[in-house]
Amino acid sequence: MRKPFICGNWKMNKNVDQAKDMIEKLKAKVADVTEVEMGICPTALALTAFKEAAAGSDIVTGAQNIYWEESGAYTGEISAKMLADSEIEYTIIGHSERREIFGESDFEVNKKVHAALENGVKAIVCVGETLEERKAEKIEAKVNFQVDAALAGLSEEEIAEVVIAYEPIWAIGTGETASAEEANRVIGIIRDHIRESYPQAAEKIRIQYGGSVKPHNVEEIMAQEEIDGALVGGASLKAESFSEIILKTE
Ligand code: G2H
Repeated sequence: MRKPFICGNWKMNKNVDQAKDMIEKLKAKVADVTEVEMGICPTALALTAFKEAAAGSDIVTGAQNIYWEESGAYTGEISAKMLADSEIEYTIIGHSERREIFGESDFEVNKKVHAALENGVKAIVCVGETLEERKAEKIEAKVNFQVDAALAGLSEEEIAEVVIAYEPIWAIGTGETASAEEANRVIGIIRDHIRESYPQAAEKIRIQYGGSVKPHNVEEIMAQEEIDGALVGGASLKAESFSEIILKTE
């Protein structure tokens, strides 16, 4: 049994006070949740304040990005080791916005995944196709290539602990969602692909769907057999909508 994981990705939203304010509201609303793992990835600036404010709840904290070196002359970056030292549990890696806006490559994604796991930080690795790739029937080739690249060099035990977020790029922040059945189909393709090389990890690895997940569509999405959770952007910014998503998954 894979425990569903609902994780908010705040992107570049909320200052420290706003982050603390929201976690206080959210804690009260999800205090009785036991069947869903809950997390939020605030900005790097708000990570430690958020983590402290989340104490006493089951809400885990994640970063939105890391750099793979431990320390040094890498202006603007934070390392997996720094996250681990602050007991930050997760980091998103390879979100499509990082790949598209900041030019992050599959090679870099792989280095970041290794750095995260080596430091005991869990990785949420994002994969997904563009609209052009979808129209050209290249969904399978694209997501499997990204998955292979991200997981290269990991042991089967490590792969079992990774979280993959399937986020079709055309569905991100657009109000468009892949139908629940289509999201399920692609996530099934990813799991089957992992199963070819890592049969045990394929049963354990959690694969989320991301892309305009909202309170009104989460039940249908979470009812799908292959979908193990959601990476939620816009709807994670308000305690009301994010708690509704969690409570409908519970
Ligand atoms: C996809 C998602 C969160 P949204 O990026 O990762 O954002 O739910 O706003 O589409």
